[in-house]
Amino acid sequence: MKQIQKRALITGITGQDGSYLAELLYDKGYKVFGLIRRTSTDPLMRIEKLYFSEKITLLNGNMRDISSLERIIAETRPDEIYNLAAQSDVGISFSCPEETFEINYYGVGRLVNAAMRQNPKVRIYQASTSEMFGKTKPPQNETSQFQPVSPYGEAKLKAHEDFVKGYRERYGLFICSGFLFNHESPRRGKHFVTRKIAHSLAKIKLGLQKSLELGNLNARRDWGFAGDYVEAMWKMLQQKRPADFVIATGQSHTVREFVEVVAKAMNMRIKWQGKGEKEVGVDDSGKVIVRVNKRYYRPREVNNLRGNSGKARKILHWRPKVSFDGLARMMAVEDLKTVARENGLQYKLN
Ligand code: NAP
Ligand code: F7E
Repeated sequence: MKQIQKRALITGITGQDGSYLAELLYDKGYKVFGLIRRTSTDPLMRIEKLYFSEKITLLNGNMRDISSLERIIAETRPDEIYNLAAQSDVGISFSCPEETFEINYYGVGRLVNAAMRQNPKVRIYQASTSEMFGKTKPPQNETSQFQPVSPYGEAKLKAHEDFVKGYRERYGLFICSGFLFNHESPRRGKHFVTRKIAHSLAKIKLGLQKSLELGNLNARRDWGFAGDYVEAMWKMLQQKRPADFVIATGQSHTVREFVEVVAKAMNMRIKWQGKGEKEVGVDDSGKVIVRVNKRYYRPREVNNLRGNSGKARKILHWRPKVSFDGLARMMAVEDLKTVARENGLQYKLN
């Protein structure tokens, strides 16, 4: 018997996770559609190959525009919707709280309502986040208290309560929240700390930049690989019943440690001197290559995140494949290659 091809719509397809998820779903035989918004710069960077080989179909819309969401859902008739679109920068959410709520809360409401009206049987993945746990002490799991400290975390929490938990209970909608802890990759935006570190250290190593400025070096995060995490999103929508899952590695490291492992992967060693705003990272030759700049401090900080993904391991049979060191090395190698290529330099990492 011929199998009917499943149809998936991804919002946020141009982002880090969207690009990995689009590849995964295409490889699984899905017809993949993506919502793309108008920008003045080239948004196709991460999905160029998929787009030009016609493996995905892109439709113009915006999470702020209900008519575009209704039209896209009517045209694509998705069985599964992955809502990854967001103003995803926690730091920026303090300076643009309204925009953050507009996309990360009201946008979710627009999408979920439009989808449910057209197909009550649709399955929806909502990109929730460890930032919703905020001040709650680790390890955080599905039953931990939500105590967000940023407009980003607050908007995501409200979207979860109103449109995920709320619509599941009220309307029986198949909708799941993935409480994903930080996940990174060579495709991560350069304003997030891991990619900022990998990209800047690559430039320093190649003599194109003098030093790197960071904020809070003591913040602890549970960092995994984005390619592993999109698999968990898909698995959530294949279950019999909708449920929410924490997705994490279970290990946390400081920003300072991330600098050290990336530097090590680039054959550089960093020694730390001083404290607080005066702390610096010095290389073997005594040159200061890392400084603290309080410009990168946040008005309110989440100090310590470490997830317990026991539920996902048991029910979804999901586990992360890439280790912390493996992730740092992957990002270091890719940034060295990219920076060298972009600047016409030859570079080979031993
Ligand atoms: P990302 O790289 O910043 O991608 C965000 C995506 O949202 C981009 O495709 C962006 O489009 C799109 N977008 C933003 N505003 C939009 C609007 N008004 N209308 C339509 N699209 C819009 O984020 P990511 O790291 O892939 O994360 C994916 C999702 O998971 C986000 O919802 C994020 O909040 C959540 N999350 C991420 C992590 C993590 O560690 N990465 C952890 C937990 C949760 P443009 O390309 O046009 O900007
Ligand atoms: O910061 C500290 C910063 O911006 C991580 C998003 O994907 O994950 C991400 O949010 C930590 C924070 O990620 C710099 O203060 C120090 O403590 O890479 P980040 P994030 O805020 O954890 C969650 C789970 C999401 O849901 C979000 O969408 O690093 N830090 N110095 C710095 N952070 C940045 N960005 N830049 C610095 O210079």
